[in-house]
Amino acid sequence: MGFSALKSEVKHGPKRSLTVAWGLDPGVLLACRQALDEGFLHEVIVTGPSEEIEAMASGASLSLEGFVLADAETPEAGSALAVSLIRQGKSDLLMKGNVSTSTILRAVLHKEHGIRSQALLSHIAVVELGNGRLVLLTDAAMNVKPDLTQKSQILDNAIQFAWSIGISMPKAAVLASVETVNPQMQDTLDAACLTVMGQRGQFSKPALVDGPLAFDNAYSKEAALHKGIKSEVAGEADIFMVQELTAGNLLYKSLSYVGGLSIAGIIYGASCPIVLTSRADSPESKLNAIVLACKGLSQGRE
Ligand code: COD
Repeated sequence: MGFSALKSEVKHGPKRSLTVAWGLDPGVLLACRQALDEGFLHEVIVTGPSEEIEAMASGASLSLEGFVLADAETPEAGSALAVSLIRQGKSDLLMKGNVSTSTILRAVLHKEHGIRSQALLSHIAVVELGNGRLVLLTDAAMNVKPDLTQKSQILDNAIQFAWSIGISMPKAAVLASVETVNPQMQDTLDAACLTVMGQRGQFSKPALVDGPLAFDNAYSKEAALHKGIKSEVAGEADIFMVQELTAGNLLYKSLSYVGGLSIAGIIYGASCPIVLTSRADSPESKLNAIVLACKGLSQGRE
């Protein structure tokens, strides 16, 4: 299944309300416009300086029909207001506007006013491969240097999300720079632990976990066979889990810029999925991320 099949599924589900935190970004507003027009959303609330947002929309010939503007003076205040609307149940989904990732995440994580749940929050990118298959990459944008406990939660989030978008019994590759356990390389030890946790059924949903695998043998069956690796995950991974943010971010951007693949990202584990796009993402990628969040929400609630 690719993004277009996912879109058709979501179109048949309930229409959602989405709130953009600090919506001073024509690309984000355009993606929201498309999501309204295509019937994924029924309302878009935009926090930020209303007059500037109206002027920006008019300059881009973008109709704000279906939008509700909620005044806020700073990106921090806009993020806090957006999070509070979700917290009060006035909107279903949150989206990052023209704020830094850490600003919106701090509002989300706020001890008293945030929307975190019991779970660790993590970033999940969904990538459409050249053959039209959707695979997950995690964590490319939130947890900087997770320890083993956090890695197990990041993997658990990805396994849950894979099931929620229709990938049953996901195969998860825990990536390292080599495919053998090297006691001097902590990532390979952690990958081996996560593999055993998978074998013992320690994740909240079933999955086939294998690691350490280097990216080449996780991605390509031929590469794995060439190295004599016997693995049910090698060459068939649905989830590519990196072990720190920099590796994830480099992989994300390489797949997008060098590989030209469609990628959409969300934060998973809060009281609702959070759409996280960067300014450089294409309009299509931003719309895909909204669709993903709608799908994640449906699975969580129904
Ligand atoms: N899930 C749940 N709770 C969390 C998480 C998480 N992933 N991270 C932190 N918390 C909780 C902590 O337990 C603590 O109670 C509180 O939040 C504050 O924790 P700190 O002190 O670690 O938080 P901050 O505010 O210093 O940093 C949290 C960020 C998410 C902002 C930080 O980790 C960050 O900047 N991440 C990278 C974001 C980024 O720049 N991405 C861009 C790459 S594209």
